Amino acid sequence: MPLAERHLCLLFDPAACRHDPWETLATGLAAGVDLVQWRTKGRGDEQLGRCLQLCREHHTPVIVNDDVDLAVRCGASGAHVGQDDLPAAEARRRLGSRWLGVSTHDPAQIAAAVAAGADYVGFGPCHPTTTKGYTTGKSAAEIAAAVAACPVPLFAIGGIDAGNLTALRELGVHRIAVSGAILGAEDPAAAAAALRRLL
Ligand code: TZP
Ligand code: MG
Repeated sequence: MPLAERHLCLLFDPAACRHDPWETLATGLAAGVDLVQWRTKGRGDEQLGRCLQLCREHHTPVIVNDDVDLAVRCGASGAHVGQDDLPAAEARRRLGSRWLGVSTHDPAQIAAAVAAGADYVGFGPCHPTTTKGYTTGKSAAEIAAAVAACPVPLFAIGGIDAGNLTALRELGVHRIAVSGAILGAEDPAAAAAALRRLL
C-alpha cells in the first residue's frame, strides 16, 4: 500500500507505554495503526528487530526516527528527520528509494522539505504535549495554511487524541501521528480504533 494511503502513524517507544509495549503495539496494529515510527534512541537493535517483525506480520511499514543509517541497515521502509537532524537532502541521498519524512513547523519548512525530496512531512505541534515538552500548539489558521500549502502527505502531530481530532479534520487534516493517545491509553486498542474511526 502506498504511503499516501496510510493515515494513522504510531510514534512507538516501548519505554513510553503504559502497558506491555509489545501487546500495545500488536493491538494497535490490529486496531488500525497503518504506519509506525520507531522513536527509541540508544537501545540495542534487538527491540527494533522485534518492532520490525511485529509490523511485518501486520503488513505495516516502519520508519526510523533520526537515524537514517540505522533505517537503511535494518531494512526499514524509511527514516524521519527533524529540522536539527541530518539535512533532508543528505537523508534523501542515503535513503535511496526508501521513504523520507521531515518534521516541519511552518509552510516555508514544508516547501524546503519537499524540495529536498521528502515523501511526507510531519507538521506541528498542533496542540501542547508533554511527550515532547511543547507548551503551546499551532493555531487553527496555521494548521489550515500548512495543509493547504503541502503537496505531499502531511501528518499532523502533537497532543492529538480522539477529543480534538474532529476539529483537525475540519481544517483539512487527513493523517495524524500520535504517541500518548495510544501508548498512554488505558485501552490502547480502543484508543487506536477511535482515532481510526474519526479519520
Ligand atoms: N513532534 C512534535 S510533537 C511530538 C513529536 C514527536 C510528540 C507527539 O506525541 P503525542 O504524545 O502524540 O503528543
Ligand atoms: Mg529528530
